Amino acid sequence: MSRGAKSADRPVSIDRGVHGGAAWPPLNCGGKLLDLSTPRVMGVLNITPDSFSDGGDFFSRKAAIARAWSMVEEGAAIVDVGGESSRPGAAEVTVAEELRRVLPVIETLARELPVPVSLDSTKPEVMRAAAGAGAGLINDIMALQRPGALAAAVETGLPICLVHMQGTPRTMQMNPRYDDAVEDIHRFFAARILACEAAGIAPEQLIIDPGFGFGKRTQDNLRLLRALDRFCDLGLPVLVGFSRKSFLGDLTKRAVSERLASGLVAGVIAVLKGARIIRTHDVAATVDALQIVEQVHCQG
Ligand code: 7PJ
Repeated sequence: MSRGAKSADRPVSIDRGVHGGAAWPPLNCGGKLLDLSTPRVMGVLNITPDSFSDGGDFFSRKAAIARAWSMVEEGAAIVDVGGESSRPGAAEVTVAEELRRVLPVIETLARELPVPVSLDSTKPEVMRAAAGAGAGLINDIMALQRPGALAAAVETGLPICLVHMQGTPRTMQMNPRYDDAVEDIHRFFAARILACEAAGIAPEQLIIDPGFGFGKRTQDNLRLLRALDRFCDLGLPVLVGFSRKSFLGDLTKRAVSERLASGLVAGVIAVLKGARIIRTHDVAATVDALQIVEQVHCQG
């Protein structure tokens, strides 16, 4: 594992001396490059019945594609398409239903957008089909632990984002417990990276995400953010998603629609601790925030 390995015994910052230039070569996402020489924004595109609820598949798809274009215009470097809600307590959807939601949208976006399209899914069948439709990255909140997912990911040849989650979306917030959230999750990634390597996925193809809100109490999320630089010694790009999540509401007592400021600050802190990609619904504001971080830390 060579990429970023330099950072192992140094203080982590977004300074070019530590993470810049050759330390983060671009990721080849099915032919489109994801440049990680500066921190990037992944825009969230949910294709669930409640996200574009103006009735009918055609209008929903049109609305989703329009939203993807506006996120790219706002500066998203990648668009993450998901057809299954992972909110706490959410029910699973079938493979057929998930494919019906995401495939036509991925197919169109992969053809038309100048940036890569990622698939947010845990299902091997959906991974294969999405790769066939032109997806450039697989974002799996189960870190390829579903039966068949590792093999499907190998077949696609695409980069993978491994996300940590304790439990399943239905159960994850019921009673999350850790001996030490940071060390437990660090060990989890070390093991998953080895499992991926054994299956034939090179570490250079991997991104890691500690999974804020996925089976974590507010105090666990805070500890993880405070110690995010700990994950950089694994030598892989770190992705984080805070957007509108309930621990932000817990800390600020704000409703979902009022969590922009807290999400932005969490994202900036994460980038200062070495995160390379922020997954968010609020692309324009996040791009602005990262521009300031970048100008302060990397110029002059
Ligand atoms: C995340 C995700 C996240 C990654 C969701 C939501 C729930 N993928 N998919 N990281 N969250 N990699 O957006 O609130 O945090 S779905």
